[in-house]
Amino acid sequence: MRQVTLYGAGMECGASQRGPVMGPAALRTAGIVETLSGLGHMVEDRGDLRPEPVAGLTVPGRARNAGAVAGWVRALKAGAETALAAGELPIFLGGDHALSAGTVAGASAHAAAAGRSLFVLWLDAHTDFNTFATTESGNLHGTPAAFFCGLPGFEPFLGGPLETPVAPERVTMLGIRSVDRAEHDLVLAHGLRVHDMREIDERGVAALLAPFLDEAAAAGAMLHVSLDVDFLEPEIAPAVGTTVPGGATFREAHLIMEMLHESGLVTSMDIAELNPFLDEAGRTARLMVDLAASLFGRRVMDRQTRSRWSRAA
Ligand code: HAR
Ligand code: MN
Ligand code: MN
Repeated sequence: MRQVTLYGAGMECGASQRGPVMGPAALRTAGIVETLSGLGHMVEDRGDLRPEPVAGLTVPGRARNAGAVAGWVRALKAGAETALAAGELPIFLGGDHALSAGTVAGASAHAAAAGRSLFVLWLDAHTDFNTFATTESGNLHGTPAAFFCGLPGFEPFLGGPLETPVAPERVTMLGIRSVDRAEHDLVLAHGLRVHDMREIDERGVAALLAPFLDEAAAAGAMLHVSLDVDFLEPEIAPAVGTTVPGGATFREAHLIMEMLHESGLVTSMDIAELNPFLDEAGRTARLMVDLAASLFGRRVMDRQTRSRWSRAA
C-alpha cells in the first residue's frame, strides 16, 4: 500500500498544439483515483497546481512561451520536492512534457537531500534533449531531459543554475523513434542510455529494462518514471499532438508497468502529453489509467514463481 497523491499540471505552453490543458481532467474522468484506490492504495487528489508568475524573462534563440514554461517548472519543482519530503508517491497529470523539467528537478533535489541517487525511466517517442540553442521548433516540451541533466543555457528556467542535475548515465529512455540531428549528437555525447524502437524489436522491453532496475535496486535509488503518451503506437493511443508511427504495443507497455510494480522502486511519476481534444471517446485516457493500474499492482494471476526482484510490493 502506497500513499499516492495526484497533482494536475495542465500546462500546454510547451507544446505545439492546444489541448493538453484538459489532460488532468480526462485522466480523472477516466477514473484514475478510483482505479488506484481499488488496488488498495491510499489515494488523494490534490487538485491542480498553478504556475508561479514570472515576469520579464528573455531567452536566447527561438524558444516559445519561455516565461510561462518557467513559471510551471518552478511550481512543479517545488511541488515534487514537497510531496516527496512528505513521504508521498506523487503522480503528475499532464499537461505537456515540459512539466518533467520541474518534476524531475524536484525529485533530484529531494534525492540529493536524502542522500540517495535518482534514476529516471523516460518512456517516449522523443528524447526531449534539445536546448535553447538546438531546438528547431522552439517548443519547450522538446527540452526537459536536457534541463534536468544540467545542460548549460537553461538558467532562465529557475533564475540560476540547476543545483542537483540528474546524472545522464542514470537515465534510461525506451521507445525512441524521433530525434533531431543536433539533439542526437547531444544525447550521444552525454551518455544517456537510449533504446530506440529497433532495439525493442530486437531484444524486447524486459531485457532492456531489467538491468536498469537491478542497478537502481543495488544503488538504493529513487526512481522517477516519465510516461509520454506518444511512447505508444498511435493506433492505440491517438490523443497526442506529436504521434510517431511504430510505437510500443499494448503488451510492451503493460509489461514495463508490471515490471516496475514488481521492482517496488518507483517513487514518482508523470503522465504527460495527453491531448483529450484529439482522443476518440476517451480511449487514450482510459489506456493511460490502465497502464498506471499495472504499475500500481493490477495483475491477472498471482505469480506462482518468485520474480527476480525480491522487494516486490
Ligand atoms: N524534437 C522535436 C522538437 O524539439 C519534437 C519534440 C516533441 N516532444 C514531445 N514530447 N512531444 O516528447 O520540437
Ligand atoms: Mn516527451
Ligand atoms: Mn514524445
